Amino acid sequence: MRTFYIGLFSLALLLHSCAPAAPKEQAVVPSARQLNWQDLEYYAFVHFSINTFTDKEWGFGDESPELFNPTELDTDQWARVAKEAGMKGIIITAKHHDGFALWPSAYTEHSVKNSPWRDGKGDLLKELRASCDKYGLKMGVYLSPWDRNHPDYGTEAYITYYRNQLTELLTQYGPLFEVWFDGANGGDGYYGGANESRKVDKLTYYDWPNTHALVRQYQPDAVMFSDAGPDIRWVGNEKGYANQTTWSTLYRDSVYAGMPDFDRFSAGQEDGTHWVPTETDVSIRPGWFYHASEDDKVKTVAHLWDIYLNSVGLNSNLLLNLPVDRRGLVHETDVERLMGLKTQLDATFAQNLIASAPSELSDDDRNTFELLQSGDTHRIEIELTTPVEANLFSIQEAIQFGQHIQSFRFFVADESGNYKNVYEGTTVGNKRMITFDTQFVTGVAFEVTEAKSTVRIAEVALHRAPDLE
Ligand code: FUL
Repeated sequence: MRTFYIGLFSLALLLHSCAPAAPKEQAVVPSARQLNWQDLEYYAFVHFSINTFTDKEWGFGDESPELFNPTELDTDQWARVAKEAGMKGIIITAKHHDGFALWPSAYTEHSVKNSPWRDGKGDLLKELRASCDKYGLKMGVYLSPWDRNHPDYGTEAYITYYRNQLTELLTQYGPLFEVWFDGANGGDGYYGGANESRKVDKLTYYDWPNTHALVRQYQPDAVMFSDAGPDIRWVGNEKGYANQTTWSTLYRDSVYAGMPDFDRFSAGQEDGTHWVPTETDVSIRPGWFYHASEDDKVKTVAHLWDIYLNSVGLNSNLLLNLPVDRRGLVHETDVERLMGLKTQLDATFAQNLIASAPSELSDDDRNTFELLQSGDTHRIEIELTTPVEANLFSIQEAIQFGQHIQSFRFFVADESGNYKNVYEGTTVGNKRMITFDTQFVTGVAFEVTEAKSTVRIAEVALHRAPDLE
């Protein structure tokens, strides 16, 4: 038994471990860039392009660049809103499936340079870079592999074009934290006037390894997203909900972006060969792009909070999309909801009810942790001398050593000190949040019922989340 005294509370931390038959340590661990990315937790997607002006989700590729004409475009407003919302960065749709480039690419006429915006002299990526720097945000880019405008799409020449554009983004706009490769591709389009359907072999056409090499060459700290990684994978749906069981490991070499039924990998693979954690992408509105008809369909604060719990709280990161409107601004309603979520996040997480003094379990540092030796039962039990009202427990594995917990049980002690089991779950990984009925708690216990190997708990926290309508 070990006992820690933490601040106002006297916490008894009990570790029980049985007959350690030390299984082999799991070798699959995150890279430094993946660890840094995991710490970001919450950041913005911005879908803004020609579709904003045609009221579409997927442009055909024949839209005139002259349609792109935001009247009040202000990337400072985007960055200020994202910053105030507690987000850590912005990923912009530099080019969506319609092929329209938000920067004056040297390789196409289908870009802002032929639009009336800033008299054709504008560069949205450059403006966003300056705004991200001003507000201390990271910047990332989305470059759609599918291009319904380009005449060469489907041939070898298009791959060169794609890489040329990617190189512009990788070399002209400062450090990028993430490069986003969408899995949707192939089908009908304008294709330089051909107006036909073009199918590509998603496994081989893009020759992804050589494109990935460009990102590593010019932006070695950036993580790459696609359905299948290589660094981050799709969560498997666009609703904002990660799987209850989420392994950050995957048999990466047997999957590829755009694979049919990719959602079957939402749980990951327990014995996967590579570390490829999930990212949960979801829009604050039904569509990814702005539609005035959805002004009254912006997700409520309660919905966003539920999404947060089920993404960040399920071993994932949350990429929340903001459909910038025709003015070039984040709409007032969206801003209001984002600030509502921020109020909820602050009110909930400002105080760890079991962390009023230094401890390896409450210092927000994954490099200090509690080791639970292998065996049949591992239990962390924390007694509080003063009862606290709580409804949320959060726990983190020290994932730099891999992900090990296979199943767990969570208990709270009532005012008489009796422990009752209020939750049973599977994986933990970077962070698992468990909600339970609001009650006065005199202790909490977290029991690992199955583990692949030695478990290292980096953080535990207890909170009282305000009730939302
Ligand atoms: C999907 C795209 O087809 C949507 O338009 C959107 O960009 C979303 C984030 O990814 O695959």
